[in-house]
Amino acid sequence: MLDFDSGVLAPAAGEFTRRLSDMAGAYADSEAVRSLLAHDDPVMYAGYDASVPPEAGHLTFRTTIVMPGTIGSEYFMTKGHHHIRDSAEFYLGMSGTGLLLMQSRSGDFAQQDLEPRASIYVPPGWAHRTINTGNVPLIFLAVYFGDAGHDYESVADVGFGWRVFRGAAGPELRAEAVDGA
Ligand code: PAN
Ligand code: ZN
Repeated sequence: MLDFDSGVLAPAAGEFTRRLSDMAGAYADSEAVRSLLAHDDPVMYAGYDASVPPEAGHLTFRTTIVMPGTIGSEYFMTKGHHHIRDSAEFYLGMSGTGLLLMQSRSGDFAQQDLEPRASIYVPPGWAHRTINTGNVPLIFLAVYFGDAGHDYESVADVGFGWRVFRGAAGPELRAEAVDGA
């Protein structure tokens, strides 16, 4: 059972939690990261994993709950990744509002609104990252191949072409120089 309001999946194989210290380098304002980590290490996002074998032929799924907030003025986000085996993924918005950013290996960029009932296709070979642009938790479901695997290094190395900041009139996307994309 999926609880659309809390993101709880039950039964689940386990829960995962990512804190700021797990992704300190992902944010533009390294000084804001340093001063926050000096007295706190907040949970940025968490979620629940389905009990599905991580093997070819299976479809596995997981919920994610991204907390609301900013580092400096950059919205809380997920680390973002490629799949080790390039393969597609399906995202379903459950609660809250945000963005799904996608970037191909050749540097093409796309974004989709992630909101309740949004059904989004992530094509094979596109890295993906979610951003919570609202004031409440952003909750969504992701469905992907059991043997897809997660590659975080290439996103950490190359970065994403766009960052999302809180602006006076709402979320602002700003282009970012990326290495090698
Ligand atoms: C999602 C993500 C989840 C956490 O289930 O794994 O939102 O984001 P990171 O994996 O980038 O930390 C997904 O895309 N799975 O493949
Ligand atoms: Zn994925």
